[in-house]
Amino acid sequence: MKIGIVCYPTFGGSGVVATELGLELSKRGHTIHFITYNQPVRLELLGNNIHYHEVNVPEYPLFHYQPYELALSSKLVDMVKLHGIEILHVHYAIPHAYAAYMAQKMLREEDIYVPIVTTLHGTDITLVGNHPFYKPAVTFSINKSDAVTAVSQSLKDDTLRLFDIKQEIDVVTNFIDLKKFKHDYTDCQRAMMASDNEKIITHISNFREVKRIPDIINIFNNIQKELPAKLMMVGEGPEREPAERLCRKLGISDKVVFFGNSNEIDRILCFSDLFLLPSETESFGLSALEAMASGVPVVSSNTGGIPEVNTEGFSGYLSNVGAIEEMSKNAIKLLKDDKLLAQFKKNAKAQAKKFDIQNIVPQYEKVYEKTLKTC
Ligand code: GMT
Repeated sequence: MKIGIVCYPTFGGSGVVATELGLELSKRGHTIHFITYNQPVRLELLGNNIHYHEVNVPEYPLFHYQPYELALSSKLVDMVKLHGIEILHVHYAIPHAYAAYMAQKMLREEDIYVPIVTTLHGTDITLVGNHPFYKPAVTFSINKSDAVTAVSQSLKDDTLRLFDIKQEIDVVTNFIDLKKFKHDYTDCQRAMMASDNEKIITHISNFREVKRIPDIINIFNNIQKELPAKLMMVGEGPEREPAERLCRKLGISDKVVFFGNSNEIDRILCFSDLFLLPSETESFGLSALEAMASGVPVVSSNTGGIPEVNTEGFSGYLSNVGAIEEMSKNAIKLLKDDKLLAQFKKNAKAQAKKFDIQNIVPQYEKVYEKTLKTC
């Protein structure tokens, strides 16, 4: 199939999923066209059957807001015509599903029908899409998609609860390419980060409020009072600076490393002992899955789709949002008991295998085939 993929090209989970999906589909013989405003961060390899088309939005002083949707839908029309794209798969409803629908309408005028598959990722439904300013447009564009998927059962339930949806929603969970998380211990360069007796705790995100970054710092503060430990904070966002200030206030700055965005999260995770994800809401928690794929157990909140990924007492522990003391206790219990930690590390890897890319990508292929047949 010739598939057009529209996504955010940044470090966010939806862009990562879209990129990994495109790469795997190309390996399976499909031709992939990424259409977005920058080359996706994890898209290193462009080749015969994997292409990237940039959406340009020229600055014009009249516009207070530059019309990205307009530029995107025009680019989609051009790319479908030029490359014979058969299906458009848009990741994150806002504004991608909306722009794709406009492109579909324009193409119809020329007797070309290109079906749209929309994948809902989380904040497009729970935080942003649900805002009254966007809700009518989001409802409309989901209902006008030819197929809709959600990355967890929890997100599907949220979508049906929050929006008036007439469309069937298939759950196709996020996935992991286990081959990419197979670093040898020697590759890890653990010694650069901590001494042998120190445990390493990691968090990776876009440092938004929803991630509850202060909870992470406070949990780590409790941990380091009980055992030698270091905290690795990976990612960028508005909560980073306040977090650095909090570390200074607590007197733990020398034990916390802020990496910023990294393309080498597998190499950071491979020397980690524990992953923290205390989010307020999370449709899936891809970073937790990436941690598990590296054999890192997860102490998390029990919100949204996280319980579909992290299993209580097996791959980690789950607590109510904001239960800092309980999360600290669970983390300390795990980190203090080497035998238990080794078992949980094994379990985490086994849990990640359930989300192997080889099992999930065929589910998307089925969605495409069904959609192409019925449209
Ligand atoms: O985590 C974020 O805030 C980024 C956001 C995104 O759109 O990239 O992540 C969402 O999609 C990811 C991939 O499907 C999920 O793993 C995240 O759980 C989800 N984030 C939230 O629901 C807050």
